[in-house]
Amino acid sequence: MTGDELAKTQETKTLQTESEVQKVLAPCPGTSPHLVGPLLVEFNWNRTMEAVRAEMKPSLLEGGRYKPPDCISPHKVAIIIPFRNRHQHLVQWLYYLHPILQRQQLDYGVYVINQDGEGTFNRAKLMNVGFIRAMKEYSYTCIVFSDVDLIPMNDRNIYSCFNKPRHLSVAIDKFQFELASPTNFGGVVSMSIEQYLVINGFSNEFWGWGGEDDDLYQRTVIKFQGISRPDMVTGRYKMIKHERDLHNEPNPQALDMLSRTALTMDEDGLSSLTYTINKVHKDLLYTFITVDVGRPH
Ligand code: UD2
Ligand code: MN
Repeated sequence: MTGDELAKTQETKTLQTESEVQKVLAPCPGTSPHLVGPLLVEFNWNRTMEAVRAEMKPSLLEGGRYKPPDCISPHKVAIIIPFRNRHQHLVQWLYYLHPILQRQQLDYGVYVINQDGEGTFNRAKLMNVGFIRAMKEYSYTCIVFSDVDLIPMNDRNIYSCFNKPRHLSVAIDKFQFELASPTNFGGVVSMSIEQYLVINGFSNEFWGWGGEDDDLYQRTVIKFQGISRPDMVTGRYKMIKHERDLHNEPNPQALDMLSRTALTMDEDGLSSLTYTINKVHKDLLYTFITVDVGRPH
């Protein structure tokens, strides 16, 4: 090989390496090319966690983590699911959501925050715990809070963050695909880290069913003068049918507490959160965090 030829091969090698590096580092496009739009969602109650695990194994990293293989996602999203004793719902959620989130080209992780014991359920506090724990693990920029029983019917409903805190589950089959009320802010909500810090997170004081979502709405409107929502076609959802759970009775104090959100929000939330982590388990499909949230005082 002549000196010239040698120089050429070296040049080609360098070029190849550079283009490979560039390929790895290229940012993902503004809109993912993998989206398909409306989705068929039909629950199959014979589906098992093992089957979902086997299906998702090639794409996932331990703890329910994913990064697009071919581009750098600007959306680093932690998905927080408040949980207790809804195993079959979680199987359905994971079966549908992992492929959707991957088609959306998100850099994401799934955190199931499991309330330990049989005490009164506190959905909002579980959200705060999930936020703190996820932030300790990775440089997430965005948090999506999702009930375990809500499955999007359109993958163009992007699980990322917007200029205002966003209500994603706007058109649920249970409510004939209409907004349950103009101020509804339950189900699936996304917020950037900064937005969540500004509102001081969720209240820790809503024990049992109801009110915590309206309190979150008030906090958001007070600090951001409004919320963001997808249109009613993109924002369609199926909700898994269920009875009210044990130890999650309607909270009789909710209405009274909701009249004081503006006065209490700066002292009640992330700034006053106390909890004990009893176990952290990394499954392929999710990070499962079992937490003692205490009891009403
Ligand atoms: C509505 C809201 C929900 C929340 C709730 C009042 C919508 C679409 N949904 O849902 O966001 O504000 O009212 O608290 O507006 N969970 C368990 N185990 C339990 C109890 C609850 O895992 O024992 C979790 C689970 O993720 C569930 C969520 O908490 O999806 C909300 O509870 P729900 O499904 O009983 O409440 P629902 O459907 O009335
Ligand atoms: Mn529900």
